[in-house]
Amino acid sequence: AFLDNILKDATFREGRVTVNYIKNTPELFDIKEPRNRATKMVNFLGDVTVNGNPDVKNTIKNPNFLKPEVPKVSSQTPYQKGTKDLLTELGPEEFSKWLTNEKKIHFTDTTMRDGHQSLLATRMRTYDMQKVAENFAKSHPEVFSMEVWGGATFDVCMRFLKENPWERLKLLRKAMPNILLQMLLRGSNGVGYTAYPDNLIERFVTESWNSGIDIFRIFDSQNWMKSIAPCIEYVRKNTSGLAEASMCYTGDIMDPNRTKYTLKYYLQLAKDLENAGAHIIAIKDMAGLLKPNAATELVSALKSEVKLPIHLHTHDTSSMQASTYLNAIEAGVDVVDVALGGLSGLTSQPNFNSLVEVLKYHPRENKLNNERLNEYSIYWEQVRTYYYPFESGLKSGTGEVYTHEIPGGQYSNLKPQAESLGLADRFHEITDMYAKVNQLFGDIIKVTPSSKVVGDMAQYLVSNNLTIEDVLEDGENLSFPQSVVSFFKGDLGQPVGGFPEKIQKIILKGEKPYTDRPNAHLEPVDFEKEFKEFQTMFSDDMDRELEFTDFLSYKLYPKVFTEAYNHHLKYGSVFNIPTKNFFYGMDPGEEIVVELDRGKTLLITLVSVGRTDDSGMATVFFKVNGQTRNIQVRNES
Ligand code: 3PY
Ligand code: ZN
Repeated sequence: AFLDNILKDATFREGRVTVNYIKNTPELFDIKEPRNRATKMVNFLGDVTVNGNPDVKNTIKNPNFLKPEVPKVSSQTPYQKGTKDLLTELGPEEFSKWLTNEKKIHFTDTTMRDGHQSLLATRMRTYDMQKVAENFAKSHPEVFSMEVWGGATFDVCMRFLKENPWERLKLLRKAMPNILLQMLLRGSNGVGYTAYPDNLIERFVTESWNSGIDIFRIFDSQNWMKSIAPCIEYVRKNTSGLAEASMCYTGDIMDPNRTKYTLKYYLQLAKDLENAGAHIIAIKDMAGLLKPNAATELVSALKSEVKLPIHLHTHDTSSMQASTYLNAIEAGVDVVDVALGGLSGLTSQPNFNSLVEVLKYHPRENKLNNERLNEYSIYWEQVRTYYYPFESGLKSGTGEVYTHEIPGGQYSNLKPQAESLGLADRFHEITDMYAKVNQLFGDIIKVTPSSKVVGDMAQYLVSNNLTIEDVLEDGENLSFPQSVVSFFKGDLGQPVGGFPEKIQKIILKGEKPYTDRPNAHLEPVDFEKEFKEFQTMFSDDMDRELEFTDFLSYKLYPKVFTEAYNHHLKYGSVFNIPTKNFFYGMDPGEEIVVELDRGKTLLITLVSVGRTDDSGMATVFFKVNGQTRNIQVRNES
């Protein structure tokens, strides 16, 4: 490192070295690498070994982890042409027409986004994705798209995994250059839970495209065109990617008693999205409510009334959604969302492997190598064992979903949340209340973030032993969750048919709601000025330069970004630490290899953990690349 510093030094490079050069150039002794980074990494491992990862406290030690086997593909194997190449060749408009004319059914693999978001509280680390991404893209160039980004992955990446979401995206892009990469964008809410200034969302779209996203699945939690249309516009104007505009599906179009979300409603919405410039229409069935016969009706009608390709997304909470896909495929749907077996089913997407097999010899068969596909399913099944603390505990499908209409991702979260509130045995009271709150709020669309509003209210009422009648009769004296107040003020936009006035008055207690776009109330970001301020604010020594995308992360999640940044200062990058050790630390005698940088690896052995002394400090004995490294860790227990 000393030599490196000399080689980088301007005086040296310009040949101006004099006798006192070394004495007069103290910066040459600024030797942080790699020792400093190795120390930080060992400090992290020592801390997790002694105190556990704060994200997985109170879990049983030593469950049966399975060593993940990465399906073998020779590194010489070339990438075959895939949809990404086709998009580059055709451009978005022609690509969209190509897709409409395709006879075979196409598949989006959601394993790396919605799959783990819905089953493992979004905790899947880049480490485990990166291991298989290249091989998968080489093995299965027939896949239509890989959903790998957006939704909850953006904040969870920083909040819990201490990763940089942009780095994840760039790595996956590099590993999968032939297949379209897809993200979920929450309209005016970006990848957050609240509205952001329009110019921030616009820059976010541009940078997502620059970092590797091709398909932007755009939705609004109230199907509000005023939130979706600007995002379609940003994609069209600033990228050569595809704007996939979504209709969030709720209710049951076959139920004659439900008159709000009807077939007619969805057809009109699809036409509006088409007119707004969408390249693809998505049916986003976030709770898995689209029944097989409804799928036949909806997809057939859409295919005859709009020209765009139709992409269907569902969650298998009821365990019946494979039949919905079969009907949709018969009716002409163009793409369906599936997850690899090991991360499919229940609150996740239907099983990719099984669906491919079931469609063998079907007129719309898309031939994939199923034997290989199964190897990847097994990989995820094995990886999943490391994430057991984030399993929701759901064991079977549930028909109640048709009553409570809770989205898949939220349903699997609600159970652990209820447990943490001491309401584990009242879980079904909460789901019943969720349905009642939905009716009280006027039968709204429930998807992030509006689903959180309904969930917060339901939990609030159950934990305080309150009923809907209490709210109606005594609401003035209740203090409702902040998210509920904010929703009724208009912060998440306007619901279909407007807010029910009576309950809005009760919740807002005299505060005035607004009906225009929430973003219109927000100051635009002054990028030049604020990015400079950001660079000054976060100028401490990181092992990498902070980029504009970091600034965007900060603007979307200031507190979460700051915490992740401080974690990085303290521990360095934890990105390449194997998942077992990231969550559970190391066992005495265990030896791991961690890559610091391209080509720079550390061989770390945990020799032993000493006793905690009177001042509460434990000495942890490591060997790093053969050299003894002992560190002191405060024992927090
Ligand atoms: C998200 O917004 O993260 C979702 O997955 C909504 O369904
Ligand atoms: Zn989903």
